[in-house]
Amino acid sequence: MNRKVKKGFLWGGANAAYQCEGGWNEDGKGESNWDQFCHSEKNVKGITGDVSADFYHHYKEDIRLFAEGGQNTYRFSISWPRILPDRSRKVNEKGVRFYKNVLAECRKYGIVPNVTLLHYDIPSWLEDEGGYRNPKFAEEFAFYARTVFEQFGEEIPLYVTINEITHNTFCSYMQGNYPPNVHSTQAVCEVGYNLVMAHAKAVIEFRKFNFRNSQIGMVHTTNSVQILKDTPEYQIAKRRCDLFKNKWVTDPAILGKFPDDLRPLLEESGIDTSFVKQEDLDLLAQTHVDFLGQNCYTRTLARPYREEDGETNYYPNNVGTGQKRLEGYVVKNWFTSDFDPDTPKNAWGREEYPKTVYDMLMGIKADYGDIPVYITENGCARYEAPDENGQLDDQERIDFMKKYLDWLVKAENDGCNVKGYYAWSSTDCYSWINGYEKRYGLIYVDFNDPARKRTPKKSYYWFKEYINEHTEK
Ligand code: BGP
Repeated sequence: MNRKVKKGFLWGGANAAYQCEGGWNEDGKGESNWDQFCHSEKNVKGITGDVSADFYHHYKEDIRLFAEGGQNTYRFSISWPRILPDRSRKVNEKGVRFYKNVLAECRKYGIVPNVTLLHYDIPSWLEDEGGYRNPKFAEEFAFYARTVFEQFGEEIPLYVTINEITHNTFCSYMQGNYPPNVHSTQAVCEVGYNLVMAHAKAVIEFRKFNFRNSQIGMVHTTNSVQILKDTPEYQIAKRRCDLFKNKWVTDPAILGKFPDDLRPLLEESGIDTSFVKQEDLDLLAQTHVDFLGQNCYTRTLARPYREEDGETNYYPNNVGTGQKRLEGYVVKNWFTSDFDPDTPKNAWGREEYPKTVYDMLMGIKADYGDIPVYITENGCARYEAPDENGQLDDQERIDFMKKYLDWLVKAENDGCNVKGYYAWSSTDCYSWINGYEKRYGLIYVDFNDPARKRTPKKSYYWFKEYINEHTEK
C-alpha cells in the first residue's frame, strides 16, 4: 500500500514572472534589471524573456490545465516593475489588474496561490542606483511589499518575500553571470546582508496588517550539506559550508538572528563587516516567518579547502552541455565542493540525488523544530523535443520525481512538518542564462510557435495520478 500525506497537502507547480510572463513592456510595466541585462550586449546568447511562455496572455489556459492536472496550488511571482514601474512609486493599475485576474482564475478552480514578491527581477532604475548593494534597497523593497499587501490583502494566503537570496547573490555578485555581473566577495556579503534586511522589513510591514488568513515566509534554496569522510577537518568544512549556503539566511528568517560564528569567520577572511548595524539586528530579532519555502533540487558535498583549489568562486548549473566543471563552490579557507563519482549528474553538471529532500527535511526538524515547510521548487532539467506524434515522453523526469516524492512522503510520515510540494516548473519557461533549451516543465511550450502552444507531458499525467494515490481523502 502507498504511503500518503495528510488531507489538505498542497500539490502544484511553480514559475516566476520574468521566466514565464512575457509582456515585458505591456500595459505600463517598467523595465526590470533582467530586461535591461537581456537587451544589452552583456547577454552573449541574445536570448530574452520578452515573450517567453507568454503567461501574460495564457494564464487562463495554464491555470485550467493545472486544475485539470489534479493540482490544488500554484506558485508564481509578482514583477515589481509591473506594479511600481518607476521611481515615482506610483502604482500601475493595469499591472495590479493582471495579478487580480490571475488570482480570480485560481479562485475559480480552488487553486491556492503562493506568491513571491521578488524572484530576481528588480526595477532597472533601482539597479542603476546600486540595486541590492544600495543601503536603501531594504527600504525600497519594504515600500513595494507594503503596496502589494495593500492591493491584494488576504486574496493571497501565502506570501513569500524573496526567492533564493543565496543563489541570486552568488550568481549576481560572485560568479557574476546574472546582472549586474559583479565578482567580489565583499559585495556578496553586503548584498546578502541587504537582502536579509529587506526580507525582515517586508515581514514587519506585513505584520502591521494583522491578516487572519494570510501568512508570510521566505523561499530559500537549500542543499543539505553532507561529507564523504567523517574527520574533524571534514566536520569543520561541513559547518562552514552550511553557514555559507544556508544558515546566514535561514537563521535570521526563522530565529531572528545571524549565526554567532558567522561574523568572526568573515572578519578572519578579510571582510569589512562595518555594514552591520545594531539597529538592524534589533529589528531582525522581531521578525520570524510563518513558514519556510525550500527550493530543494540536490545536496551539497563539502570537503576541506586546499591551496590548489584557488580563489573563491561559484560554478553554477547554468552553463550547459560541455560544462567543464560540475556545479559547486570554492570558498577560500572555508570549504570546497566534493563530488561523489557514483551518483548521476545532469547535462548542466548538477548531481541528481532524490534522497536530498528527506535529509533536508530531517535537518530542518533537527535545527528548527516544527516550522511548516513547503518544497517550493524541485525539478528535473532535460533537453526535450516532441516525438513524431507530437507527444512528450519524459520518462526520465518521472523516474526522478517518483524517487524524490517517495522520500518526501516518507519524511512527512516520519514527522516532518512539510505541507506542500511545487514542481519546477509548471510550464516550460526561460531558464536564466540557459535560455529555452533547458526544460523543466510538466507542460511543454513550443517557443517557436507564435501562439506558444501548450502540450502536457507524460509527467503531467503521471503527477496527477501520484497526487491522487498519495494523499489521504
Ligand atoms: C531556481 C530558481 C528558479 C529556476 C530554477 C532552475 O534556482 O528559483 O527561478 O530557474 O532554479 O534553475 P535554472 O533555470 O538555472 O536551471
